[in-house]
Amino acid sequence: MTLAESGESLPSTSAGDVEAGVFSSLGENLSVEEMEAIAKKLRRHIITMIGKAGSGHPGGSLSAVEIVTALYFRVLRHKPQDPCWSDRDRFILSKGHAAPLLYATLAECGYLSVEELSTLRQLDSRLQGHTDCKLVPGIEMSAGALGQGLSFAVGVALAGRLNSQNYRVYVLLGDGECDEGQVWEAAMAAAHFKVDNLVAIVDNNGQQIDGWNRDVMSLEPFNQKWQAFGWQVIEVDGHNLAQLAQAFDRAKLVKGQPAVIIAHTTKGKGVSFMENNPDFHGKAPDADQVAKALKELE
Ligand SMILES: Cc1ncc(C[n+]2csc(CCOP(=O)(O)OP(=O)(O)O)c2C)c(N)n1
Repeated sequence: MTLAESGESLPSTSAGDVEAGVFSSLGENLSVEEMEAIAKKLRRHIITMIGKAGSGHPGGSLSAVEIVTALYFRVLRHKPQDPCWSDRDRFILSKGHAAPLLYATLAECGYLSVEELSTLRQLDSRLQGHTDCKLVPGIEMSAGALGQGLSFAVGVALAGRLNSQNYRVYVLLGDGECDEGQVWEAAMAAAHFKVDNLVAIVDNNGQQIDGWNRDVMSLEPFNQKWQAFGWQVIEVDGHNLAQLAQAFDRAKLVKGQPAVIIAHTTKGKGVSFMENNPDFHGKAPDADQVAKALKELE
């Protein structure tokens, strides 16, 4: 089902979710405009980092900015000063090539310094091209080999249930990544075990490494596939923070089955010459392009 345009006001979350010292207690008071300002900051970090590194994945980092902004600044209960807090909600970035987005977000939350972002992809840096959970505080799973994150997330969600913990697990997948068979094995398992503390979000930007999904390996009918695998499906505009907030609130209410948010996005979102341009799947902007992109993101 598609969420109707919900205007500019964010739905409120229950006061019971708020706990002193938990980061999302700050985020719950942010307006759409404030969240949009954070999203723009993240886009600027992504361009600057990848431009300086001279390599990386701008397209799929930019497309998921609002999804990750909504999660870290509104939805997740987490404590940047205590990254291993055992009751934290877990965010698992399965499309590990979008590491610059996660690093930028962790820096804006205070897990890392913003200065460290300029070390992306350098020898001995903690910020490698794909995420390494042993190096970077706040990263739950080392990723880069696509297709594994949903399986990992099911395990983490089941562990929470077995340990009587009430944390929730959020996993971000690429749509191209959903060409991997392992995604659908995990989808089956999650429904079979009624894993309702798990939310998958698909960054449905329509493209993958070689171009459009419809030309490489069509996923359609995508919504119905997830439903047939036993999931509750919510579709949103993945760049609309109010819709995303509402979708995450609704996903929390789903019981007895897992939920997936299909977020319709644009690859390279926010930078005109990167939008829907497969060249910028895994290519860095040169110095002129960095300047042009940052001008557009003022
Ligand atoms: C198992 C595996 N196969 C291939 C790759 C190479 N690869 C990196 S990104 C990518 C495309 C992924 O597309 P999608 O999941 O839609 O990501 P997005 O378009 O959002 O960047 C591929 C095939 C990989 N990282 N892992």
